[in-house]
Amino acid sequence: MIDVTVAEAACGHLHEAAQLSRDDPNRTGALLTFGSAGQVVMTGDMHGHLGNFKKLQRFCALERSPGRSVILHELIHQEPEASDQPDLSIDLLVQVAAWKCQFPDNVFLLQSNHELAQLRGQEITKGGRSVLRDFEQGVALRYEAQAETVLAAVYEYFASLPLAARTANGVFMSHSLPDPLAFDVFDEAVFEREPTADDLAPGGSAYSLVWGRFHSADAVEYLAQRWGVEAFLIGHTPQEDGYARVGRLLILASDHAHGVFLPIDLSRKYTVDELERNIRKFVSVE
Ligand SMILES: [Mn+2]
Repeated sequence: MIDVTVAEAACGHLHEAAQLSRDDPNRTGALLTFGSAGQVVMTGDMHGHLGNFKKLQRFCALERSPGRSVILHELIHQEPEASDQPDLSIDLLVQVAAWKCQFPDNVFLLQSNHELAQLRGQEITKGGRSVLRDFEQGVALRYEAQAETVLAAVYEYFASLPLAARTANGVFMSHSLPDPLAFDVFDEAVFEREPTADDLAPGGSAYSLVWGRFHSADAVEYLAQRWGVEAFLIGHTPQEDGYARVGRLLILASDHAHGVFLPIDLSRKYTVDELERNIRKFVSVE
């Protein structure tokens, strides 16, 4: 574990992670593509969960597994255990940025609605709390006089994130999928370009991708046919039991004691049933 409390180090990691994310060799526009060798490990929302992150690092063992890639999304906005507890999800964010810097060819980050809301200053309230302000206060608690500098690096990093990843064996990964009601206005070319301010604002297709809910099996099947996808892996909707399945869609959660992740071998084809059987619980990782 790196020392996340030194502001210069945190800014350095965030800035470098943003640069690496923008310049990823397997990125075109807002889409990451993976070929047919090695493994990809997909996660669900993390929301500041350092314990599951440490297990993910141990499972991935990137120092001796150069063929393994791992995808993370929705790292910030921790649910505090008590109302007076700070949101210190900045710690996870900086740890993940440092991991990206250490293994730039193996660690990948995707845009999510909480990161996007924090970047755009768009309020999300949970039980009367302002999650944006709680996050900023957590950064202030950690970095004191240098909090503003760290926040600027955080926002540079959020602005750098791609929207989705797809594999040669037909798996599509993103934080969420557009609402079925927005399918007819969703601009699929959003994956081919760097997201614009309009793409990221309400009504834009990047916004719609990371905020969408209410996916039915029929809606998922429609997108799967249209996009040539065998299975979708997303997060976003909380899953108390770790995951849920809606037809060709698997919804993963990685932010609690029953959290899960999903390793996929890129060299073989999977049915959705087989992918579902491959889901691993964090509690199973030593
Ligand atoms: Mn979300």
